[in-house]
Amino acid sequence: MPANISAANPPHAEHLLSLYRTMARIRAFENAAEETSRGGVAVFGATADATALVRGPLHLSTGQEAVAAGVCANLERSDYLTSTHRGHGHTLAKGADSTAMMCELFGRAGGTNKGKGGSMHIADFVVGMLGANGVVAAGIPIAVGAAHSAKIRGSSSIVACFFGDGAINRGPFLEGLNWAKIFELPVLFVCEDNRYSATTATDAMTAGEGAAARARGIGLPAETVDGNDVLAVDAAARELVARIRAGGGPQFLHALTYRVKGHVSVDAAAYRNQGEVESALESDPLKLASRRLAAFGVSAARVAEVDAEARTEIEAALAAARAARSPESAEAYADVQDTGAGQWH
Ligand SMILES: Cc1ncc(C[n+]2csc(CCOP(=O)(O)OP(=O)(O)O)c2C)c(N)n1
Ligand SMILES: [Mg+2]
Repeated sequence: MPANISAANPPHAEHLLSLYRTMARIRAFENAAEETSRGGVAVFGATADATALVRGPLHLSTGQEAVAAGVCANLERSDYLTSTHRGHGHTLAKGADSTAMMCELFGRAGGTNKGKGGSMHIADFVVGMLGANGVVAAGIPIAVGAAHSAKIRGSSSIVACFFGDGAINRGPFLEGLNWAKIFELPVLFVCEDNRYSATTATDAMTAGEGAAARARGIGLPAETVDGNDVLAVDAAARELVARIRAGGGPQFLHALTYRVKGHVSVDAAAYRNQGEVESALESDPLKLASRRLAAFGVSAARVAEVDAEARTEIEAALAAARAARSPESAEAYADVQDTGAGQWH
């Protein structure tokens, strides 16, 4: 047990329980989304299933929940966030409503984006969530732009920018970090390093010392943490966010985690070793946190209660999304850019 945290110091236990609650809600949300989507996308050898409620690819962050929970616990509602194609956890942790999110995944009219964003392009401006993004690294310039806007407007909002280990090999990473440093913008860059870029181990295609070293090369202070340890992520994010709020410019968090599921929900990830997955499961972030909670004197029954509350919330979200209506055709074509048919021919 860390020296500054003890069972005699209940606020820490309560804080960890609240981080655990966020992780349990993300896990329950993604389990439910996976269940309703299975077979819904014809990739990785799966057959498209017309009855699937979630259509199209579903990228799950199972095993990575501590990064979303630990970082977002240090953000205000007025702060901004950009995400990746694997964005359910970030969106929920930033404060989006689980029913509106499930409706979005199901393409319902009541979704956060009226059903037009789906899983991969979910956004919720009400809570500062500027968008998941199907284009690898494309959230980085959006985050930097939002931070530059906040600076020009004299706003106190900061931006958390999540991206994967694969994104550091794309140009927007260099461009975004460079711009943020030149203008000392209020951005927390969070590299969620789950060791894979789709079906490829990222190490095999990444030159040099990796994410944190590249950030330091551009002048950004960078911390590497165990991204499965929610208290470690929370503590590092707290420090980096405090520096940003104090005007210290952009900061970088490199969170080491593991992608437990395949790249998309129907990918069996046959390209990797099962032993690797099994050993990663030993440091599952919820498992680690519940062990820590027990050490803090929180009963297993209390933890089970939090799990049950999360499942109940998500079952209600699922039921509401199943019952929700799809957009009328006029609504389906509203808010959509019309560039004119075939004008480039
Ligand atoms: C610009 C671009 N190139 C390729 C792809 C195809 N693609 C989708 S996800 C992905 C891997 C991304 O890996 P990483 O950034 O580590 O995120 P993770 O999937 O591990 O969360 C790739 C190559 C894409 N979506 N966009
Ligand atoms: Mg990755």
